[in-house]
Formats: sequence, C-alpha cells, structure tokens
Amino acid sequence: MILARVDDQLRSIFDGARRVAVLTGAGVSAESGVPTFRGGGDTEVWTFRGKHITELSSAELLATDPKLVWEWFDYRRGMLASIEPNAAHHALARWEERFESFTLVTQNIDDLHRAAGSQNILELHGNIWRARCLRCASAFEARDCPLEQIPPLCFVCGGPSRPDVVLFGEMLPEGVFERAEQSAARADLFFVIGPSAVVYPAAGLPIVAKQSGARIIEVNPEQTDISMFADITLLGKAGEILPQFLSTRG
Ligand code: BV8
Ligand code: ZN
Repeated sequence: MILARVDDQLRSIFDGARRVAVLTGAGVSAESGVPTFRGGGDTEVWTFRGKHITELSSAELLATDPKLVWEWFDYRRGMLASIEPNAAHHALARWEERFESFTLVTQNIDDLHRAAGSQNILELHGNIWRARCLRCASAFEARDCPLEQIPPLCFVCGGPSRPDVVLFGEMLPEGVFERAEQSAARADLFFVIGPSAVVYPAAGLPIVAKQSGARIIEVNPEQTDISMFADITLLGKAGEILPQFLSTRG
C-alpha cells in the first residue's frame, strides 16, 4: 500500500508495536543538506574529482592511493562539520524510549543520529569522525577539520591510520551486522528510511525482518527495490513524515 501521509490506521499500528527496528540510509540526512549517493527525491549527489563512490570508497583504492581516499573523506568531513540533524533524526531519537525494544541501524557514517540524541545505534558502515590505526588497529576520534595531516597518526603507536569506515569489498565490523540481523528478526515493526536498498549486506535486513513476520514500513520520496516487500510505502520526505507518527500523541 502506498500512502502520502501517516493516517490513523498506521498510527495505531505504530502505537501497538512493541519491538521496533529502523534501517536508515543517505535519504534520512538529505534534509540536513547532506548529498546522497544515487540521488532520488531531487537530492544533490556527492561528486569528487569525477569518481563514483564505489571507486573512491573502495578497499582497492585504499591499497593503491590512501592519500586520495583520505582527501575524499576530508572533503566530506568539511561538508559535514557545519551540518545539523533534521526533524527525521530528532523524531527517531524521540521514538527510542517509546517501545519495549528499539534498535536504530544506519548505513550512514555522518554521526547525525548520535548528534540528535539517539543512543542505541548500530553503525554498519563506520563513522567519518573516527580513524583506525593500520599498525595496532586502535580506533580513535579524529575531529580536526580539515585534517592537520594526512594520514592522521595513531595516538597509541604513532602509526599511519585509515578512515574507520567500511569500504566496498570490506567486511562489516565484527558483530555489528549480526546484532542488526537479530534486531530485524525480533522486530514486529521494521522501518526502512532512505536507503535505495542496493548496497549489501545492509539491503538484506528488511528481508530478514519480513521473513520473521515483521510489518515493513518504507519512507522514501521514491519507490525502491524494497517497495515490493513493504506493507506500507510512505512516499515523501522523512523529515516531513516521521514527526507525524507522534503528532497526535502530543
Ligand atoms: C561486503 C561507507 C563482503 C563509506 C559504504 C551482493 C550483491 C551485489 C553486490 C554485493 C553483494 N554483496 C556484496 C556486494 C558488494 C558491495 C555492494 O553492495 N555493492 C553495491 C554497489 C551493489 N558490498 C560491499 O562491498 C560490502 N562489503 O559485502 O563484504 C565481501 C567482501 C569482499 C567481496 C564480496 C563481499 C560493504 C558495503 C559498504 C560500503 N560502504 N559506506 C562511505 O560512506 O563512503 S556504503 C555507502 O553507500 C553508504 O554508507 C550507503 O550505505 C550507500 C549509499 O546508499 P544509500 O544510503 O542507500 O543512499 P542512496 O544515495 O543510494 O539512496 C538514497 C535514497 O534516499 C534514495 O532512495 C532516495 O530516494 C532517498 N531519499 C532522498 N531524499 C529523502 C530520501 N528518503 C527519505 N527522505 C528524504 N528526504
Ligand atoms: Zn596504532
């Protein structure tokens, strides 16, 4: 079913839910002014030296040209440094304490869910404000923007570091995907908010939820590969739609 706004029937489904899990992608940050990767919803798209994200954010490029990979992430950090969470991030932060269990799984590395006050966040693809040492694997905050030096050096051993994000061709962080799968399998209500659902294994999570009996609600200005599995697709912008779920509850 396709809806343009939250109606009473949907609000009662929301009110009756006990275990909720949410998967967010680039679209949830679009209204904060963060470009997306594939567009949709008339959003701007990240561009950097004419290369596509699957090349720039790849294990291959990190192996051959780590300086370029850092310059790509430093460019995005520069863009993100002055960006605030939007109404969608804030709505999700308010949802957290309303359910028996609530898990926020994100593909985004922009840290905006945490900035909006969300606590129980699973960052599938890492965080743009962290670096990880290539020698001792220590992860550390690297908030200087622009970066004083590329690569930032490890606080522990002084070794060179890499962005603490998951690049294409790399496995997701140990245990994080498994916990996301568990929360999807246990959910009775699963939201999919602004991924285009083409990047795996994240795009498989709504299917795990569906196969475990959850109701799937998608929020996206455009239909995606997930729409055929969704019980309800709310065709619109997350920042306009998500606050509607709580609106009557005052
Ligand atoms: C891996 C961090 C094991 C870095 C990212 C199965 C099939 C095919 C390919 C594969 C497969 N399994 C693995 C692969 C390969 C690959 C993959 O999925 N490729 C894709 C391109 C086909 N996956 C991997 O490599 C993964 N690792 O599988 O390891 C392995 C190892 C070796 C060999 C094989 C397997 C790792 C994937 C993670 C990569 N890192 N991010 C960085 O950010 O630079 S992914 C990155 O891109 C983001 O994190 C995000 O996940 C993704 C972008 O996608 P979306 O978030 O969906 O954004 P997009 O722009 O596409 O869509 C935006 C949507 O929002 C649109 O629908 C739009 O309509 C909507 N929207 C717009 N405005 C709004 C809105 N929605 C709501 N409100 C609005 N206002
Ligand atoms: Zn180190």
